[in-house]
Amino acid sequence: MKFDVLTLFPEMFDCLKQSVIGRAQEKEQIEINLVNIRDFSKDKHKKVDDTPYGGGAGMVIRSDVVYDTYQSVKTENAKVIYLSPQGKTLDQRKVEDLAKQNHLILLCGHYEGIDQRVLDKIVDEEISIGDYVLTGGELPAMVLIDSVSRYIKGVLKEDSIKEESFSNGLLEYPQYTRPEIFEGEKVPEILLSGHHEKIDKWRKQKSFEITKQKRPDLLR
Ligand code: 4GX
Repeated sequence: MKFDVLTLFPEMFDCLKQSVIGRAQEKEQIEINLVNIRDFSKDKHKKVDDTPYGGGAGMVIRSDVVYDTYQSVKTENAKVIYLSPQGKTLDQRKVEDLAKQNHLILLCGHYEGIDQRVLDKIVDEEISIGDYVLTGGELPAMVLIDSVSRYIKGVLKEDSIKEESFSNGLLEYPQYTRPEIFEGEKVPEILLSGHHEKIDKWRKQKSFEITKQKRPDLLR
C-alpha cells in the first residue's frame, strides 16, 4: 500500500516512524510519502493561501497550489481522500474496505479550508474521524494510515486481526498475565486450567457481557 500525504506540516508525521507502522515502512509493506503543499507555491514568499472571496475570518488554501501538488503524485488507480468533519465517519468496516486499495492520496487542510473548486475536481471520498473539530487534517490522516496499515499483509501477526475488537462485532475479552495473585486478586481459575475449549467459551461470554455493558449500541 502506498500513502501519499498532501500537507503543510509534514513533520507532524514523524510519529509514524515508531513501533508497528515504523517497522512496516522499513519492511516496505507500506510506503508513506509526505508531500509539502508549500513546495508547489509559485509565490516568491511561498504563500499557499489567501483571504476568502465574500469576506470573513481566516484564510483559504488556493486551488491551483493543491492541484499542482496532487498532479505530482496521482496515478491511474489512486483514490483521493479529504479528511474533514463533513465526511462520513470512519469505522472498522470502512478501514477494511480502504485496505483493499493500493494507492491512497490523503489531503490535509490546516486551520482553514481548501478552495471548493479543487476539492470538487480531485476528491473521491471525504472522511471524518469523529464529530469534534481539530486544527487540521493531519491527525485524522495518521489515524487512517494507522488503522488501514494493520490490515496490510505482514504488518501484524496473522492471528491478531482475527481476535481483536470489532472483527467479530464485539469488544475484547479481558487479558491476564503474571503474577498469578496481584494485590490479593487471583487470575480467573479457568485460564489456568489448560482446557482450551472452555477458555474459548469463557472469553466469548466475557466479550458479549462487556459489549452489552459498555457499548450496547454495537449489539443492535
Ligand atoms: N475528522 N478537521 C480538516 C480543515 C478544514 C477547515 C474548514 C474544512 C473546513 C477532522 C475530523 C477535522 C479540522 C480536519 C478542519 N476543513 N477531519 N480541517 N474531525 O476536525 O477529519
